[in-house]
Amino acid sequence: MTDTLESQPVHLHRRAAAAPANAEGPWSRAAVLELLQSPFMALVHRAQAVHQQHFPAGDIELASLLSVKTGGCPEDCGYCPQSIHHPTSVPATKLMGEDEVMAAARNAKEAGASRFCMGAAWRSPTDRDVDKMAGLIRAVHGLGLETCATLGMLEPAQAQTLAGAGLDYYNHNLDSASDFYPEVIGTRVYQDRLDTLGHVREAGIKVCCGGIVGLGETREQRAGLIAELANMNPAPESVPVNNLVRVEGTPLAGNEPVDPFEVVRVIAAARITMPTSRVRLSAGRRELGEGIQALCFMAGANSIFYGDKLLVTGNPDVVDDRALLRRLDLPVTSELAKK
Ligand code: SAM
Ligand code: DTB
Ligand code: SF4
Repeated sequence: MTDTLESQPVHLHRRAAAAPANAEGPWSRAAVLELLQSPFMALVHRAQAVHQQHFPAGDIELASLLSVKTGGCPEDCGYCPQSIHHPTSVPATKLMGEDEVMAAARNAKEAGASRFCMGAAWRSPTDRDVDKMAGLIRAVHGLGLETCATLGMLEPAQAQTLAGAGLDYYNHNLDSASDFYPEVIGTRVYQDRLDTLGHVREAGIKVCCGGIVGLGETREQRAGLIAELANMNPAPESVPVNNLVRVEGTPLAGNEPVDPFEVVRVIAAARITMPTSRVRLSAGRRELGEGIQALCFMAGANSIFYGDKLLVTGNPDVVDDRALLRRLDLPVTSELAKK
């Protein structure tokens, strides 16, 4: 299939030809596909060279997650255990109080995390929700942690409120290529995601935006997602690559797991196309095992979700993660900063 950048349907901001944000862009879907198809060793080798050039310290950022408002979400995302449309065992909760959030944030900081991400299962928060979140963000920011939030779709003024509270990053994933998106989500469209990302950028908040591997997408659609992300101007500062966690009761629970080497390829392609972004090996690390995680670090992943829980599903134990990073001689960002 011939697919040029021009034939791709939706873009947030096309890079201006005169002032490229990424050294190697713009990226057509075909060019990213070529990367994904290249011989595995050559791909990982190239990604590692780009990685060393842009991140000479080779540190791994530890980001801890907390679900501050769980379940009961009106969206129908086929992968998500928190949607009311799927019969999963996740009960809906109210927004957590500040004491509980601060206790979790202090724990995360003591354990070595440098970023604290608060997630809420909202389609789009009300202004009242945003005001409450602003209070939590201000408090967490006061601990000296980088703050991130993922709350669903935002209006421009809501993004401004969060920025004013000290929000460093907003996580809002494109999740998949635009041509595969409607097969997984019916309650919103791709452009809704791009609009929120635009509001976040305009408010001066850094963007955390990535996707999921294993939704049933083709390799070409994986290339489409990476091209979408890499061609944003500027590219997202953080790029989470999630390996689908197959949760019982969700429509995608029965998906075949993708070949773990494919996750490594996606990380490598993200690193090459977004050389200065933090690429986060995100959900689904337990299922990948330590050998594949090491290959992901080799391919340019330099951030992980750290803590025994993601939002509602499990994550590797903190002690095991620390042991793995030690065995691989990988320094941790928060500890490097102290030296
Ligand atoms: N409701 C907000 C939203 O969708 O943007 C924020 C929370 S939502 C859980 C954040 C992200 O988690 C999704 O965009 C998706 O990438 C990821 N996610 C959700 N369920 C997942 C699963 N089962 N496996 C991997 N990633 C998942
Ligand atoms: C992201 O890209 N992955 C995180 C975070 N952003 C919010 C969420 C992963 C969720 C995995 C399934 C769960 O525990 O709900
Ligand atoms: Fe709701 Fe986010 Fe889950 Fe979709 S991914 S159902 S928007 S919590």
